Amino acid sequence: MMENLKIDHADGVITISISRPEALNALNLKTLSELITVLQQTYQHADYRGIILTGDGEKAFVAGADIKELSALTHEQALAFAQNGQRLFKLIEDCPKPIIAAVNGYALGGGCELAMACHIRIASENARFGQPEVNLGIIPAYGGTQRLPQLVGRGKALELMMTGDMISATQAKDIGLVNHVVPHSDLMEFTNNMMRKILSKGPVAVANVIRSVNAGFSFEHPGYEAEAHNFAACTTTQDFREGTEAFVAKRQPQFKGE
Ligand code: CO8
Repeated sequence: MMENLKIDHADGVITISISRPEALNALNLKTLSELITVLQQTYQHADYRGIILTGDGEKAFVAGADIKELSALTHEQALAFAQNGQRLFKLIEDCPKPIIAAVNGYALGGGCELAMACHIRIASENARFGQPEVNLGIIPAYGGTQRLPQLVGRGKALELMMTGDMISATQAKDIGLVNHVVPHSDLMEFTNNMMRKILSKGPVAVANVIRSVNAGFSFEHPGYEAEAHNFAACTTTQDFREGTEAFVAKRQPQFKGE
């Protein structure tokens, strides 16, 4: 029994709904560790043939890492958090069985990064995407600085990460961040149909497509290591204190660059 995940298993497809409605499904440590457990089971069990990842409720896929948890981190903890999260997202990216994100609402910060680690992204019309970390005085640290440029190109990725702007599902499709946009009520059926199509193909061939594509985007690239260290450095600043305090107090932050 998981605390923050709802899990449904039908015909070999595991549907995981991230469920922390009080925090718009934000990823805290407990949720990350539950995700690791389900992923390890999927790697191991022949009965589990694919994963659909979505958010519980109408409003959010995942609204990011849990800002209240983040705000208390020391430099060492921040570095470890980033590196552990990067490893989990790599487990998703490298899974030999298909993983599709069904993005049903806000996919922000770590939520957008989670969707990007999945093999395919289907968005409902009310999905919203963004990397708003700069609003908090930090940067993406779950591989977003690497995967966003891979999906949308360096220029657009820099714009999204430097402005913190939120974009619609249609805009996300226009830049290649999502594969398809469908009406909200059709999201799960459309995603399940795509999963069924993939599962009707040769599983060894599908696994080798994933392996071959990923071989061209090495996790050993120094960008991941740089991201984790640069994130941790940001968490030592006054700007980070100001950004997270402003979020909790629901006011605009005043950054000083120190
Ligand atoms: N973390 C914690 N709580 C959250 C989060 C979050 N990311 N997002 C929303 N919540 C909470 C709010 O605090 C609020 O709680 P309460 O009711 O107790 O005040 C509740 O969810 C509902 O949220 P809002 O009232 O803000 O709902 P709105 O409809 O007004 O706004 C938004 C919705 C626009 C999604 C808004 O909630 C928002 O901007 N959320 C934050 C988005 C964000 O900045 N995400 C990025 C987080 S940082 C990150 O992901 C870094 C990733 C790398 C980390 C590496 C770790 C080491």
